[in-house]
Amino acid sequence: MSSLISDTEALTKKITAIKHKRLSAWVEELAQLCKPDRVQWCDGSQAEYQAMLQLMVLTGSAIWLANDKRPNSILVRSTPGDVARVEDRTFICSRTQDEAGPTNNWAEPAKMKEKLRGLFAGAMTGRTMYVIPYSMGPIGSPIANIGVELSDSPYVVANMHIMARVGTRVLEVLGSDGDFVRGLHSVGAPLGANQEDSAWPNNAQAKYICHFPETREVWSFGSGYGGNALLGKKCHALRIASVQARDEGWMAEHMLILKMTSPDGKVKYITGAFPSACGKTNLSMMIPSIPGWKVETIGDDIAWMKFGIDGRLYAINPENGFFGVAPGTSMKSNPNAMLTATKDSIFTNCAMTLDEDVWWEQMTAEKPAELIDWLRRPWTPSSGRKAAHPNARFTVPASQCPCIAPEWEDPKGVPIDAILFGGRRAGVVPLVTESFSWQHGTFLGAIVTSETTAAITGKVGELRRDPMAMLAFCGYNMGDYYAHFLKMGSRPGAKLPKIFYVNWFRTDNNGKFLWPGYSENSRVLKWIFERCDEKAHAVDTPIGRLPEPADLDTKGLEIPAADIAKLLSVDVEGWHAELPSIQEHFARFGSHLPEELNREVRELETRLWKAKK
Ligand code: O2Y
Ligand code: MN
Repeated sequence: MSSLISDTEALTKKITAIKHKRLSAWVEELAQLCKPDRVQWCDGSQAEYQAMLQLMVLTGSAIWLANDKRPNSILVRSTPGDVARVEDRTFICSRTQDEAGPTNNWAEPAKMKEKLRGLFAGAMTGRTMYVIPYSMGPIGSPIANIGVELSDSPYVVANMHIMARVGTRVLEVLGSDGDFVRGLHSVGAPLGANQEDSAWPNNAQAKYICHFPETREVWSFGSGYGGNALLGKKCHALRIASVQARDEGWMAEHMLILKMTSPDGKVKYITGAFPSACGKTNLSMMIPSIPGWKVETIGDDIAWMKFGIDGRLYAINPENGFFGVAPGTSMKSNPNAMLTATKDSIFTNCAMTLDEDVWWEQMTAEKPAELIDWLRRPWTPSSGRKAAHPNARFTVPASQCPCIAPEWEDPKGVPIDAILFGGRRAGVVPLVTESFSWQHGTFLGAIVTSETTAAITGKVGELRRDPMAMLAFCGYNMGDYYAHFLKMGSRPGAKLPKIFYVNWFRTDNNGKFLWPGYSENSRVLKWIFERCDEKAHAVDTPIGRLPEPADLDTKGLEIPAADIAKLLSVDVEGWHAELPSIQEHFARFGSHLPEELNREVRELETRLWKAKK
C-alpha cells in the first residue's frame, strides 16, 4: 500500500481526526490488506451520493433515466452470475458447528478468516475503499445499532445512503469508544494499471458471505448485489443482530411493520414475517378495500423489537429505505411503492424503455412494443423471455413513501399488537389462524413452509420450511432461536402481541388463487385487529382459532361463498399428513429443540385425532 500512503496525506489527517482509535486502527489494518488506491471516509452528504451516481454512470455500471420521467434516478445492470443472494455461499462462522445449527452453512472461523485474508489481499487494488459508518435504526435510538462497512463499490455506497443512515453523524454517536459491527466487502475484482473496469465488477470464481457472530463481523467477497453486499441489511440487521438480540434479550426479525387505523381512530401496530418475495412490501403499503380503514408503513422487511417498561414489545424499522422486488409491482398491486419510486431511486436489473424509463413484468397491463432488456439486448414481447430479471429491484428512500407513518422514525419504536407468520402455500393452511398462546404461535411460526422465489439463487417453486421466515437469516442454531422466542414470551409482566398464521396463496383444484390478496387482505387484518380487542368472533379448531365465514368482513367482495368456506376450512387430513414432516423438521435440531415445541406437536396430533372421530 505504498502508493496509498503516498497519495493519502489527507486520509492520514482524516484518520487522525477520527476520535475512535479502534475504528481507525481497523480501517488501516484492512486497507493494508486490501491495498486500495485510496480510502474515502463517507460523510453521508447529498454531494457524496450524487458523486457515486456520477461515478457509476462514468464507468458504465449505470445509466441516467430520463430526468423528466424519473428525476435523479439511475438504472444499474449486473451480470447473470450476480443477481441475488447466494445462500449456498453464505456462512455462519461461529466457534462450533453446533452453534450455527443444521440450517446454516458453517465454517471454522480461523480457517475461514485465513481463506478470506488470501482472497482480500490486494482485492481493492485500482479501486477506492469507502468507509461507510451507518446506523441501523434512527440515529441515537436505544434500539438502533451502529455498523461500519468498508466496501470498494460505489453501488454499495449509494444504496447504503438510501437503506441506512450514513456518515459523519453516525461517527458522532459512536464517539471515541462505541461498539460497532465491522463489515468488510469487496467485489473481488482488483484492477491492474490502465485496466478498464467492467460494467459490473464481481468475482465469478469466488463468492463468500461470511458472518463471525462472536466478533460481530461480516466479510463479504465477490458479489456486488443486494443482500450480499449491502451489509447493513441481511448480514447485520438479521444474521449478526439475531445473535446480539439473543445475547441481550431482544428480537431481530425478518418482519414488516404496519400501522392500522380503524374508522373510529383506534390504532394497532402489526408485524409480519413472510419468506422472501411473498408480498411483505405490498402488505406493508396496502390500501385497504374496506371503507374507513387505513394502513400506513413503518417498515417492509426487518423489525427490531425490545420490551418497554410497560411490558409491551416496541419495534423499530432499522432501515431507511426499501429494496423492493420490482416485477409484479404496479399501480394496481402497490401504488404506494410505485409512487415512492418516482424520483431519487436506484433501479437494478430492470428493463429500459426506449424513452429511458424503467419497465418490468406486470408494471403495465400492456407490454411495451420495444425495450432494452436487463442484459442490455433489444427486446419485444415476442422475444420469448422476461425483459427484467425476476429479482430486479428498486432502492427507494422510505421518506418518499406516500403512506409512511409519521412515527416511522420514532426512536422508542411502536408497540406491537399482533405478529403474523405466513408463507406461500397452495393447500392445507387456511387464510388466517389465531394461535392459542405465544407458545402455540411460536410453534406455528416454526413450521411455516413456503414455495421458494427468485430472491435467492436456486430452484423456484420448491416447498421448504422457512421458520419465522428466518431460515436464511438466523445467525445461530435455529433450535436455540426457537428457545429465545419462547423465552421472550415468558418474560414476567410481558404484555404480548397475539400471534396469527396467514396464507394468501391457497388455490383451488385448478391452481387458481382462492383469495384476491392485495388490498383485500385488509379484511383479514380487520379481523386480526378486532381479535386483539377480543371484539371479533372465532372458533376453536384443532389447529387454532379461525373466523367463521360470517366473522370475516366480505361486504362487496365478489367471491363464491364456497371459496370463503374453503379458505376458512381446516383440512384435518392434510394437517395430519403433515405431522411426520413437522417431526422430521424438528428432529433436525436434536437437543437444541425446546421441549415445548415437541409438546405442541403432540397436542396438535391429539386435537386432530379427536376431530377425525
Ligand atoms: O439480495 C437480494 O437479492 C435481495 S433479497 C431481499 C431484499 C429485500 C428484502 N428482502 C430480501 C429477502 O431475500 O428476504
Ligand atoms: Mn427480506
